[in-house]
Amino acid sequence: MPSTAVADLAAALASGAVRVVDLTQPLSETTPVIQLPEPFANTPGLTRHEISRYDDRGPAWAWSWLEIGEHVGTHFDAPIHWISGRDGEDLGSVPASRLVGPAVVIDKSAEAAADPDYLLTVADVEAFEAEHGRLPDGSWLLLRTGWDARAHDQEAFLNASSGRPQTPGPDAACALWLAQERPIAGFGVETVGTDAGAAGGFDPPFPAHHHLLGAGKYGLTQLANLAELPPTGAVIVVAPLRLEGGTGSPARTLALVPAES
Ligand code: 23J
Ligand code: MN
Repeated sequence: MPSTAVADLAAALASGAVRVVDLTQPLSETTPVIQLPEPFANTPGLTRHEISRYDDRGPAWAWSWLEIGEHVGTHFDAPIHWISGRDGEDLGSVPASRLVGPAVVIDKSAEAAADPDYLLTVADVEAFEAEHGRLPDGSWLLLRTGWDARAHDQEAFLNASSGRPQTPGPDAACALWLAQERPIAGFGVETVGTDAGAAGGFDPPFPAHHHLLGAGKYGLTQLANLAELPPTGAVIVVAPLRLEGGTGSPARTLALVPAES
């Protein structure tokens, strides 16, 4: 007997019983971009170059070509982005099946509002699991911090007016534990990177990148609208470019959410 699951999903989408939530921030020339300290090189944001606009260069069409870093806006980190994952998958080799899975949302927005350097711990995730169940196979753990409200403003988003970036993220032990002890496909955040603003000084530096990408898992950043997702029960669809050899890519990211949640 063929499963009716996909037909049921189509009917649920048509009836509104399942909603599609856009987890993608708008991408423009003013989208905030990570700023690494000296002596590291930095990424450009987005620049559009016009090819034609219903003019001599193309009377009936408008098109542009894009100049953009791989790691700009709502974007996906492939394992080869980090030295610990250098023998792992690039964007061209990520299996499509890993890009669709259960979305699990842990809400630390109150904690991050009280302390912008808030660090997610193993105990936090274990407490979440005690209430909502273990992180499932192939799931994406999404850290809600309320940082999406700042995403229209580079200064508020990077929050570095003190001289160093102050944004939430996992501590090193949590990053290692998520990489090694839980069968997640990826880890997603609302901030500019999967690591906390202070993570350049952690051991190892940038532990979310180091441990998760080193374990063949993925990163996802600058997410929007996580407040519309239940803690469990939604499905995420992550769509980076299938760029051969690519280390990362802007990614239209969607969630399928039961309407009553
Ligand atoms: C390069 C170096 C450090 C970091 C990053 C990139 C990112 O956050 C990224 O976009 O992957 S922390
Ligand atoms: Mn990245």
